[in-house]
Amino acid sequence: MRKAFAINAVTRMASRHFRSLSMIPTITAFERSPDRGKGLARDMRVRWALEEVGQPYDVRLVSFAKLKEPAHLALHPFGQIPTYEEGDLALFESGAIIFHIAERHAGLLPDDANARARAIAWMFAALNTVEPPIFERALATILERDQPWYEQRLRVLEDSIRKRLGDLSRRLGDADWLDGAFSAGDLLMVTVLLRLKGSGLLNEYPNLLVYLARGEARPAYKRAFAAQLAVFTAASAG
Ligand code: GTB
Repeated sequence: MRKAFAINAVTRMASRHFRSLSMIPTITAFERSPDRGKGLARDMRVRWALEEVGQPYDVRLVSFAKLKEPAHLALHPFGQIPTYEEGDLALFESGAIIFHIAERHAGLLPDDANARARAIAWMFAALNTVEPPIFERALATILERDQPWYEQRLRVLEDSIRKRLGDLSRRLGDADWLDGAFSAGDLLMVTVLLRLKGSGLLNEYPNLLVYLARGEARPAYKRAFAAQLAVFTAASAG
């Protein structure tokens, strides 16, 4: 049993090593991000994951019109960014892309099987449990502001968000990361929570503010942010 585990670990490490040497992946990102360089578009999380594992990558910038053209729809059935191409593999969905990166490179998922399963649970929690009300709120503030029921809807969404934040804050306590070492679960959770910056909702949870700052302070995060911002800055200058 222990021997099989060791062989699997060696095979996984060798496979990560060769794959990471062999192909430069290409991701897609907005040609001009509507967030004006705030790092909120979801290519940011893919860039961050690639930076964490030290995998160089190329970026293909796409316009909103191009997203809905056949060439892009062949890569992404819903006509969105990000996508990820590596050799003959094409992926969509930021969570699936990050899971793929984490499976093939060391640094984003623990080797211990149980710890790995728990880190994957945090990836799902970020995307399925915490992100939905946060994203709904962001959409509502853009698209529904003029509706007569806007304030009421905002209150309902903010109550759902507070519930999630309270639970998350309690679980995190004074730990640095959600479950031991930094993982893809933290990477996704931080990117999800970042959308609340400036909303005031995080101020009630000082440990979550510190958690976010810890994520943003990671050199890999900073490189990813700078790369995404450079695209916006160049597009604005041109
Ligand atoms: N579940 C998918 C994933 O996680 O990959 C969702 C992908 C997605 O929502 N992509 C958005 C997109 O391509 C960009 S990131 N939208 C274009 C479309 O659907 O036609 C979401 C986003 C959009 C705008 C901002 N912003 O302006 O701040 C931030 C994030």
